[in-house]
Amino acid sequence: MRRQLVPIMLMILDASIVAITPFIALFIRYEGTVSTSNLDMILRNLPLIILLWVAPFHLFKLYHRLWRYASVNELIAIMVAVTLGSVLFYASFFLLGDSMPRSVYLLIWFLNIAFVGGSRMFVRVLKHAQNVNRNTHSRVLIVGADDAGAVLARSLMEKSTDKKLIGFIDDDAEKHGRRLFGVPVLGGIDQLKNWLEQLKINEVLVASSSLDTVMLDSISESCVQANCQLKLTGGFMSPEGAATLKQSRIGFSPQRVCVVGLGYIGLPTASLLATRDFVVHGVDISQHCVDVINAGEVPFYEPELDLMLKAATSSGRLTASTKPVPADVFILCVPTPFKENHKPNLEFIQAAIESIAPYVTAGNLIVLESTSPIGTTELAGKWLKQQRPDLTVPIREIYEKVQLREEPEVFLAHCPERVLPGQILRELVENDRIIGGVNRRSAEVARIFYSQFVKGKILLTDSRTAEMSKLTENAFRDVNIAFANELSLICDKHDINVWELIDLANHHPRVSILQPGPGVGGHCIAVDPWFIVDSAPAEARLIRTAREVNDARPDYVVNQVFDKAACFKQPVIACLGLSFKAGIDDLRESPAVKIVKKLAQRAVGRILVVEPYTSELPEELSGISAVEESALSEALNLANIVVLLVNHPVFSYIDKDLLKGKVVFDTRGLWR
Ligand code: SAJ
Repeated sequence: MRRQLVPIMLMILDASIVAITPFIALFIRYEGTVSTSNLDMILRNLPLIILLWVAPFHLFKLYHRLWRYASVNELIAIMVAVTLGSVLFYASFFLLGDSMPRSVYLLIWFLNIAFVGGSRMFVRVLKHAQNVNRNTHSRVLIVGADDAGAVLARSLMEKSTDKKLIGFIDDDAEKHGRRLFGVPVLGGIDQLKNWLEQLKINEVLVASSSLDTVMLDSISESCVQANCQLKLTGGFMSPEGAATLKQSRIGFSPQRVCVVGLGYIGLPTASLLATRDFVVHGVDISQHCVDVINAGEVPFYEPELDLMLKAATSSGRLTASTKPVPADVFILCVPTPFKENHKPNLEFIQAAIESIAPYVTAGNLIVLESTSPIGTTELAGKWLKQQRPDLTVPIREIYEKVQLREEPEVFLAHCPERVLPGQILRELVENDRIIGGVNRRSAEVARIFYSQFVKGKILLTDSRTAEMSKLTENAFRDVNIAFANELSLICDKHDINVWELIDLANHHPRVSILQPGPGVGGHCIAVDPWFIVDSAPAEARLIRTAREVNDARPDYVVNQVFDKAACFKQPVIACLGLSFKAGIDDLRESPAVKIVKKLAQRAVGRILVVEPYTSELPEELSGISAVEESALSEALNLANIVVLLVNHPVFSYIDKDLLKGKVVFDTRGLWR
C-alpha cells in the first residue's frame, strides 16, 4: 500500500509546490503587489509548467524507483529541494523577464530538474550510507520491565532517533498498567502476539535474564507470526542471564556475515545485509569481480542494486576479496550447474566449504542458499567434517524427535534463494523463506538470522525437504511452461491463435496457463528439474518430458524462420532480444542466443541482433561473421524477417507500421 501511495503523494507534492511557488516569487518580486497581467500569465502557463516539471520525474520512474521506501525526513528534504528549485526558476523568470531568450528558459528549467533530481539522489545515497532505512521509525516493544528493561529503554530514548518505544511486556502482573519513563507495561508474554499486531510493532527487544527456553521460543514464535524482528540484548543482562540465553535454543546474535559467491544472489544478499547493521565480507574467486565490487560497481544489471551496493561499500560495512574471513554466519551462494549428462555438478559447493573450513568456529551458522539436489546440505556437513575433524558438525536427525544439544556445534541449514531476477532486492526481503536444518537447532538458529531482514514468513523444515521444495517450485513452473509450449504446437497445427486461446481459458477461475515462448532459459528453471530427474529417473517422467518439450523450442523457432527465409534471395533477419527473459541482461542458458547461433549455423542469411541490455555480442556469437549487432531502427529498416525473441518493454513500443510487409515471428506474443 505504502509503495503505491508514496510515488503518487510525491507527484502531488511536487505539483502543488510548483503551483504555489510562482505566487511566492511574484510576491517577493513585487513586494506584495501583484499585477493582474502577471497573475494571468502564471495561470495560463501553470498546467504546462507543472507538466514540464513532473513529467520527467515520472518518465524516468524517479518517483517509483528512488522513493519506494521514502521516509518523513526524505519527504521534507524533497520539499525543500523542490521549493528551492522552483523559486530559483521563477525568480530568474521574473528578474530577467522578456529580455531572456527561449533557450535560456529551457536551460534554467533543465538545470532545475537536474538540481532537484540530483538532490534526491544525494539524499537517497546518503540515507543508505547512514544505514537508517531499516530502522526508520521502528516501533519497539521491550520484553522485561525490570532493571535491564529500564536501562535499555533509557538508552533507546537517549541515543536512538529512529526507534520509538511503544511499551513493555512483563509476566509480573503487578507491573501491568504501570509506566516506566512514561511508557506503559502492557501485559504478559502470552499476550505478546496480540500486542505486536495491534500496535504494529516492528521490533522486539528482549531485556530479561530470567526467561527460560520455552518463554524464549514463545516470544520467537510470536515475532515470526507478526513479522517482527527479534533482538536479544545480551549486553543489558546479568552474566548469568546472558549465559542462560547462550545455552538456550535461540541464543544467537550474529553480527559478522561472510557471503561466498558474489553473483546474482550473493551480491544483492551481501549488499542488503550490509545496509542492515551486519558487517559483511563477500568472497568471489574472480579478482576482477572483487575489484569492481570494492569500487562500488555492480558487475551485472539488477534494478536499484547499484545504489544499495554504493551505500554498503561506502559505509565500510561491505568488503570483498578472494578469501573468506572469520564470521558468525557463512552464506554459500555458488552455482550448481549440471554436467554433460544432466548430472548435478557440486564442485563449486565443495570448493566453497573447503575455502571457509579454516575460518569456521563452534557456534557459527553455515547456510547453503544455492539450489541443490536432495542431500547436498548433509554432504556439505561431511565435507566440512573432513576438513575440520575438531568441530561437531550436525548430522541428520528425524526432524520431529529432536534432542537439545548442549555441546558447541556448527549449525548447518539450507535456505534456498527464491528471488526473481529483476526484482531481487524486493523479493529478498518480502518473499517467504523456507529454512531446512540438518538438525532442528540449526533451523532455529538460521531462523533467528533470517528474521532480522526477511519480512515474509519463515517456514522451518529439514534440509532435504527444503532442497526438494526449491527444486519443486522450479519444476512446477517448467512443467506449466511446457504445457503452454505444447499448446502452441497444437494451435499452430490447427491455425488457432495460441495467445487468444490462453487468454480465454484463463478466464476460468481455476485455470492459469503460463505463456509459450522460444524456450526456457536462465540458470534455474532450465537446470533444476534435472536434479529431480537425476535423483528419481524412473518416477520423474512428467518432469523429464517437460524439460524435453521446453528444450525443443529453439529448434522449432529456427525451423520456422529457416523455411520462411528460403522465400528471399538475400534474407536479412532481425532478432530482437538475447537475454533469457525480459528486462535483464542475463544471457545464461538463453534460448534467444541458441536460436541466433543455430540460424547462423544453418546459413540462413544476414542476422541483425538487437539487445538493449548489453553493449556487445556474447562470446559465442561475436566470432560469427553472419551475426551483427545492430540498433533497433536499423534492424527494422533492413530486415525482411523480424523475430521477436525477448519481450523487453522497449520492443512493445515499436511502431507497427515499421513491421508492415515483413515476415514477423512474435515468439513471445508481445505484438498480438
Ligand atoms: N518463461 C516462459 N513462459 C512463461 C514464463 C517464463 O517461456 O510463462 C520463460 C522465461 O522467458 C525464461 C524462463 O522461462 O526464459 C524462466 O523465467 P522465470 O521468470 O519463470 O524464472 P527465473 O529463472 O528468472 O527465476 C526462477 C523463479 N522461480 C519460480 O518462479 C518458481 C525464481 O523465483 C527462482 O528464485 C529462480 O528461478 C531460481 O533461482 O531458481
